[in-house]
Amino acid sequence: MKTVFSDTQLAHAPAQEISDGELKPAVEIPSRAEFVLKAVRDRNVGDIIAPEEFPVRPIHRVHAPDYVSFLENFWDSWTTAGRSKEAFPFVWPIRSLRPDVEVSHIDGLLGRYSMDAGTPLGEHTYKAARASVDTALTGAKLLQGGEQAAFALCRPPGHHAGFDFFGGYCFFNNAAVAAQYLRDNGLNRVAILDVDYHHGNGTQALFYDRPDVLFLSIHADPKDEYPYFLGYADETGEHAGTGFTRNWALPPGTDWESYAPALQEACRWLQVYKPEALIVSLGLDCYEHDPISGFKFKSDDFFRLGERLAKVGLPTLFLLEGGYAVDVLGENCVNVLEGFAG
Ligand code: OKP
Ligand code: ZN
Repeated sequence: MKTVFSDTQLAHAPAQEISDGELKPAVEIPSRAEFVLKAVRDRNVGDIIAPEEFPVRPIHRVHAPDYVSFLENFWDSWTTAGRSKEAFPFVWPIRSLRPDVEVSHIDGLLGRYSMDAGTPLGEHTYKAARASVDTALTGAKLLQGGEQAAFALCRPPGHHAGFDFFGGYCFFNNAAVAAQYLRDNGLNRVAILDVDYHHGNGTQALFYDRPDVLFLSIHADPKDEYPYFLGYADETGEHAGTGFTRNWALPPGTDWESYAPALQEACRWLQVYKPEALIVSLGLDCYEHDPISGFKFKSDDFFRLGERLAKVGLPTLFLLEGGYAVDVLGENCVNVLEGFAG
């Protein structure tokens, strides 16, 4: 299986994040990708190739052009306002406020285009996020070219990012851009299975009213866990998309034994839907020692995850999302890929 990765993805290197009432060392850091890359090399998963550079068009198929421009111009506006360090939003146009007004100040724009205060932006965030999308799109292109599987080593991750907002360490929704790209290039039905510990709120929302992209997610119950405000079992799609979203919201402390039945059901939905390609939003934060998560996967369980996905028998694009136990991230990730490859 080929792996796609670009060094440009390392340029986004946040120092700190707002967490638990204090500024703490950031967890979505470049070494995540470096550890995964090292494991891919050491265990001979396959060739590692650089992504092709794609134009902005496939991103505009999923994200609002004004949002893309906001990210592109962010560092200029930020430094023009006299700031020099990382940015965090701190005010949002919720309910009784006006999301429709056009604000000028960067502090207003940061709130307009975000969902949380936990996602630092810096000088190189935009170019790293663009490179991460290029990696996802190159992976999609490998499937189109007839590969049975590919691994897009995306970073920063994407599944929390929506039509016009960033959050949860995500800026562009890599999985959604890849899915839309496959739709625009001849595939009629694409499925996304999100196995990150956190619900993929951005991906769900982007395809919520569409039957052509099935969205399945297995994650920590949002009543206990980020992103809190989406990812409940009663969210099943709307309008033409009714029935084409499914959520398995599992309790704190879930281990492989109690996870497996949900995965089994999700795989059955895939068999019924019969997509022409599967995109796996591959978070590795279900791991027992993940520093920000509460599930109990052992490293070996990631083999089983890969094996179960292989049985579905679809052309599959694995795309990295979360996972913050940095030193074992590569091992856990390659366990999935090896389990899949058999
Ligand atoms: C991104 B992905 C912990 C704060 C955690 C957000 C988590 C984002 C996860 N004190 N904040 O889905 O892995
Ligand atoms: Zn996650």
